[in-house]
Amino acid sequence: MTSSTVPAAQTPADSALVRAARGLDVPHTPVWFMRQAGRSLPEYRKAREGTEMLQACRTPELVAEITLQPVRRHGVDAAIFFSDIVVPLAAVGIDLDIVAGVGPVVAAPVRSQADLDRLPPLTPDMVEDITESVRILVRELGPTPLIGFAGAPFTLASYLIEGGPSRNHEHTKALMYGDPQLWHDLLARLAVISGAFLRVQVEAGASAVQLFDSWVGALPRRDYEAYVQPHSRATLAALDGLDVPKIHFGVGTGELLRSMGEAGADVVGVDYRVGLTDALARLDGRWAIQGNLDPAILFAPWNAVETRVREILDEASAAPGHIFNLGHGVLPTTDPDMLTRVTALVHELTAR
Ligand code: 1CP
Repeated sequence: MTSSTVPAAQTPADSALVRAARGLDVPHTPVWFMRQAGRSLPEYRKAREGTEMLQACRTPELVAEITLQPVRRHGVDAAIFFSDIVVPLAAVGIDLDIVAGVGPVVAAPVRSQADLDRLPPLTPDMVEDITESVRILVRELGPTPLIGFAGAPFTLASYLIEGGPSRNHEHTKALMYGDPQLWHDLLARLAVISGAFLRVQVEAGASAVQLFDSWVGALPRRDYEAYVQPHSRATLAALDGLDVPKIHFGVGTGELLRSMGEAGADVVGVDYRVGLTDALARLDGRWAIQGNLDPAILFAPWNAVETRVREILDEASAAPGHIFNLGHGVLPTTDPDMLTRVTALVHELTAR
C-alpha cells in the first residue's frame, strides 16, 4: 500500500499510534503528551474538586472523564489512562498516599526481607475498578487507542525504599549495591505486580502500553543491565501473547536507550536531553522512537516552538516509526492551547 492510500483508522489496532509503534506507514505522525490528563487543564481541576488523588484513580466514571478530556480538547491520537504508578502498590496493600504538590508518600518504607511480605502478587480481583474504567474508556474512545501504563520496578522501588520522592535515590542505591539478593527479590516482586497491572489494562481493551522507568537515568548502563533490566524485561514479558506495542520511557536515559529497547520494548521513549539523530544512532534503527519536545519550550513564543517541532519531525524522519511526544510530562502551568497548537502542527506537517 502506498502511503497516500493509508486509510483513516477504523479501529484502535489500526490507529496511527499503533502503526507507528510497529514501524508501519501512517496517515500522519501520531501525537500524545505524557501527563496530558490532569495537570494543566482547568476542566481537570474542576472534575477533581473534593476528591483525593488515589480515590479519583479508583472511581471509574471520574477516571473515564479525566482520561477523555485531553482527547476532546487537543485532538491527540491516543488517550493515556488516568491513574498513577503507585495505584497497583496501594491495591496490594501498601499504605501510601499521593500528597498534593509532593507525590507518592509511603507510610513505612520497604528496606528488609521481612518487608517483602507486604508485596504479594497483584490479582485482577484487587483492581476490578481498573478493568471497569478501561472498559468504559474503550467504548467511549471508539477508534482512538487507549495507552495503559505501569511504573517499572526500579522507579517503584525508589518510592518504596525512600518512602517518597527523592532527588539522589541514596537509600535505593544503598540497598541495590549493599544487598543485591534483597534488591533482586524486591524487584522481582515489583515486576510481578507491574506486569499484572499492565495485563489487566490490556485484557480490558488498552491498545498499547507505556512502562515508565522515570528515575532509572540515575544509573550507569552496566548497573542498569545487572540490577534492573532483567526485571523490566519480566514486567514487559507479562504481556506475552497479547498483541500490543510496548513503549519504554525514562528521564535522563540517553546512555540507556539501547538497553531499554533490549528489555523487550517496541518503542523507546527519548527525553529532551538527547537529540533524536543521536538517539537513532544509539538505537541502530532497531526500534521506533517517541519524543521529544522539551516541555519547558512550550513557555517560549510560538515561533520558537514551531521551529523545534519542525526540527524534531525532520530528525525523526529517519526512524523506523515515530510517535511525537514531549521529552517528559506536561508542566502544570503550561498553557493548554500550546498543546492543541502543537498537535495540529504535527498533523499538518506530516499529513501523507
Ligand atoms: O496524563 C497522564 O499521564 C495522567 C496519568 C498519570 C501518569 C501516567 C499520573 C497522574 N501519574 C502518572 C505516572 C507517574 N506518577 C510517574 C511516571 C511519569 C513521569 O515520569 O512523569 C511518576 C514518577 C509518578 C509519581 C508521581 N505521582 C509524582 C511524581 C513525584 C516525584 O517523585 O517527583 C506525582 C506528583 C504524582 C501525583 C500525580 N499523578 C498523576 C497526577 C495527575 C498527579 C498529581 C496529583 C494531584 O492532582 O494531586
